[in-house]
Amino acid sequence: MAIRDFAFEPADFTVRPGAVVTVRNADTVDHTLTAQDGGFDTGTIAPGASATFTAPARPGASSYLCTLHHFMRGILTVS
Ligand SMILES: [Cu+2]
Repeated sequence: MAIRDFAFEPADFTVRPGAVVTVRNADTVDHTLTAQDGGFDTGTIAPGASATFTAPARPGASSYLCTLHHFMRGILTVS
């Protein structure tokens, strides 16, 4: 998935349990993709860089956000 224009693309997405997800920052400022419950976190991703996180092992939905811009939000579903 990607981050562009202060938004996650797509904001809501589904992965397999324990999947390693790559997040590409196609924006011009730093961003993160961070679970609200702390279950996963890319850390800060610089413009033009990519980072990965490991999805939860158990099925369910997790809300996430960018810790630098709290209006950037989405939902990761593990299924
Ligand atoms: Cu951000």
